[in-house]
Amino acid sequence: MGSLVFSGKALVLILFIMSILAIGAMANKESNWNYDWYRHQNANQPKKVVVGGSENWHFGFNYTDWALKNGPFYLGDTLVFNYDPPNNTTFPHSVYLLPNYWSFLKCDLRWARKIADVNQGGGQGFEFVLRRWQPYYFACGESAGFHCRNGTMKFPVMPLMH
Ligand SMILES: *[C@@H]1O[C@H](CO)[C@@H](O)[C@H](O)[C@H]1NC(C)=O
Ligand SMILES: *[C@@H]1O[C@H](CO)[C@@H](O)[C@H](O)[C@H]1NC(C)=O
Ligand SMILES: *[C@@H]1O[C@H](CO)[C@@H](O)[C@H](O)[C@H]1NC(C)=O
Ligand SMILES: *[C@@H]1O[C@H](CO)[C@@H](O)[C@H](O)[C@H]1NC(C)=O
Ligand SMILES: [Cu+2]
Repeated sequence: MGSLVFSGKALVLILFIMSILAIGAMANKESNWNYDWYRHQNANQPKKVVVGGSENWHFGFNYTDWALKNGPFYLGDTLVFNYDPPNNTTFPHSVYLLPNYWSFLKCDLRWARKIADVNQGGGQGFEFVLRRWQPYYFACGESAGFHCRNGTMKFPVMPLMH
């Protein structure tokens, strides 16, 4: 019973995320079909994408908005997180994966998995390959969730199949 209710919720959430991605894809098509055509020709080449573009990974940038405008992402694509190490910044960052949509909404780090610590964003940055067909919920875990909650350092990604 409990697991039935849970899987129903999970399905609704997955559909919700996918519909967001579909809207993003449609918006791209209308504004920039040339680019989409180019991308279609190269559909099987995995991309390497710097999260936030030239903004990199920092407090106060809306990464959900960035992900909507820069998606969709595909299986095999690599996300690169660039951020200064603690010896060169007063506000270090990190990268966590949140386990589900509710923890993403609330920036609840209790069951989160740290995938990059404060030192791993330096140099070439921290690289994460989207290997699985599942929703990913990325967040900065610093200051007990403050960067995620109040600094909008979080975004969802549902990688698509080619
Ligand atoms: C960030 O962007 C998303 C998508 O455009 C929007 O829904 C959300 O309200 C924005 N968040 C903030 C805090 O402005
Ligand atoms: C910070 O540490 C890294 C690696 O330990 C080093 O390459 C870099 O020069 C240091 N930066 C500063 C400003 O000390
Ligand atoms: C340290 O930060 C400054 C700007 O704040 C930047 O110009 C410099 O490249 C950084 N150095 C390292 C080693 O990250
Ligand atoms: C941080 O955001 C939460 C809600 O997301 C809000 O209740 C709180 O007042 C904010 N704190 C600061 C210091 O902005
Ligand atoms: Cu942060």
